[in-house]
Amino acid sequence: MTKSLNLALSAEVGQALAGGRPVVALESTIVTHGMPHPENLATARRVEAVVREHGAVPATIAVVNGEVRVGLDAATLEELAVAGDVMKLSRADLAFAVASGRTGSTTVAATMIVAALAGIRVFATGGIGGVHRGAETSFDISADLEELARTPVAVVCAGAKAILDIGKTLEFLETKGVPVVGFRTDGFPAFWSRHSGLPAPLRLDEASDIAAFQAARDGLALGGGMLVANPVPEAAALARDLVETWIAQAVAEADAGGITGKAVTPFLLKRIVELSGGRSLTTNIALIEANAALAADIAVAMAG
Ligand code: PSU
Ligand code: MN
Repeated sequence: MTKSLNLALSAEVGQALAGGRPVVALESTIVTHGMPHPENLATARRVEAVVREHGAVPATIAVVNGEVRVGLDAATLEELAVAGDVMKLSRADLAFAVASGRTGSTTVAATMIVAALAGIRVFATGGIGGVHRGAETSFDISADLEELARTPVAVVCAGAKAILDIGKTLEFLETKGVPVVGFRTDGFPAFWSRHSGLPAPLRLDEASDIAAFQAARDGLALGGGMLVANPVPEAAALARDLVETWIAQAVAEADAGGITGKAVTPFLLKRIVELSGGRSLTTNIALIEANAALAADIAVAMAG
């Protein structure tokens, strides 16, 4: 393990970065707070395998006993997948976990921060956090959006989770100057469904085009990241109106139960898995795999 910039890189990730070979960052909140056991562990392993099959090195990011790890060994991944007391870390508390020797998983925002520090430019996740429904009263806007505006990492996702207010999420990203690129689609996807009903602001059809766009942004010193929205594969997609019934119930329960802050997104995801009889989970796994494949293709194009 090599230590640099307060990061602990696995040997494999350290060597790949030193050699200029393609690396894809992966988040860990999806493992600790986004999916039930044992599907969370199986998915984390599968996603790493998909990145490798597409010619890149996976770098799953987490804080373990205060150490910022970039690239996790199998035992650590398994420990995170079963542990119940792991912090969910974003920009506000990443350094808190380091200073206090805690273990925490990284959200999209925290994963972007660590990836950029390590020199990793591409990151695959499921869906980003965004502006929540009712944000005009709750003020619940994910720190993921601010991070996209300031940290130079391309984030591949399946759009914004339909539990959010997708229209407000897109408006926020536009205000902050974050490019949102539909991959082979004119519509912005809604995580479990291929279309949100809203247009994707930009469209590109090849991984190499996304790499070229990122290079052009670098050339203009624009800073910040970009969002690549990859619709869930057709075979795994769920109809929007079907998902909406589960979401409406889960959101109502969250409101009634006084769920706030960091707990909102994990609560909603868990309830939707339950209400859907596991169908939402099957879709979630399929879309993460597809995003890992595309992110690896982009990383390969960027390295080439
Ligand atoms: N997408 C998923 N599962 C998840 C998340 C996203 O499919 O668990 C996590 C990500 O880590 C994202 C976080 O950054 O939820 C957003 O949390 P919040 O809304 O509290 O910012
Ligand atoms: Mn929030």
